[in-house]
Amino acid sequence: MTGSSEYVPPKVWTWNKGNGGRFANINRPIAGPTHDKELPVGKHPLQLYSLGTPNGQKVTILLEELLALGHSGAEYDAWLIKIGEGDQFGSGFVGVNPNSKIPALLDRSEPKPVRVFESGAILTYLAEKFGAFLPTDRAARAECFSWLFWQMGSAPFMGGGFGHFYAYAPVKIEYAIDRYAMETKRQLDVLDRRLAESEFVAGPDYTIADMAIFPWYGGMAKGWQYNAAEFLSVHEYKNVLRWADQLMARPAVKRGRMVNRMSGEPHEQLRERHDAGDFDTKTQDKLDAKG
Ligand SMILES: N[C@@H](CCC(=O)N[C@@H](CS)C(=O)NCC(=O)O)C(=O)O
Repeated sequence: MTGSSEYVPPKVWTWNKGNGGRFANINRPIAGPTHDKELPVGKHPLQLYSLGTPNGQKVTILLEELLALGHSGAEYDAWLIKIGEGDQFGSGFVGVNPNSKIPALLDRSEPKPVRVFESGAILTYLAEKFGAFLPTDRAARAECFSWLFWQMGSAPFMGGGFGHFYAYAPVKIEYAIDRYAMETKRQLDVLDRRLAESEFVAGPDYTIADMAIFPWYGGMAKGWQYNAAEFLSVHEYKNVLRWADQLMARPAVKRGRMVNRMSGEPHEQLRERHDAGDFDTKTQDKLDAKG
């Protein structure tokens, strides 16, 4: 592989399978399944096929918040999709999400099972289904959707742009890191200014916009993402930190962050969730680890 300054694009791009990037083994320029594999189905109305990345955590945080509010219809089975091993290209998964990315949801409580993909669509679907965490007043709802869509449009510059070139690319390209560090800091400042004037992102109430934004931008401010806290001087974003701490103190957020996680301390990882009691074993693991 040559450095970016020496690269002259050919007339027609061709797929270089071994480009050396961290995700080279799963990235492909074509869609569709690579193999036949049915998805497992559990006993609950909602079947979630996911992984505990920021995009996956948004949905498990909402599900845990709905259950905490007493919505028993939000009971769910959370199945692990190992994207590093290509599970997202199995025929069953592609049937639920033709875009082959986690998270994907199947609601089996409707007369005909409903599939939902794209985390923003899943959050909206569940908030509407249970009438929670989404304002009904038109102006407040518009503000909530504005921030929700802001997250959906902005985070790829942080993750696919900054995170990729700072942490995962096989070569450090100053131009790319510079461009995306600047954009990531600009986005953190957008959020910081908003949270200086408002307790939650969309206003005085906690909504799905907070749940979507927290795993990405709260995670960046708390130093969980890409080991880049010092590089991006995240201590500057005091309002983002205040809000992130406020969300982290919520038991449902703590639980939601554990589901389908494959990284972090063992007691923070609940690989699959099929029952509310599954979290208790993790609490026990933590106590055992402390001795
Ligand atoms: N816009 C999508 C993004 C989902 C996404 O990028 N998921 C990643 C993990 S965080 C994934 O499944 N990657 C697997 C792949 O690209 O093959 C959403 O918000 O649901």
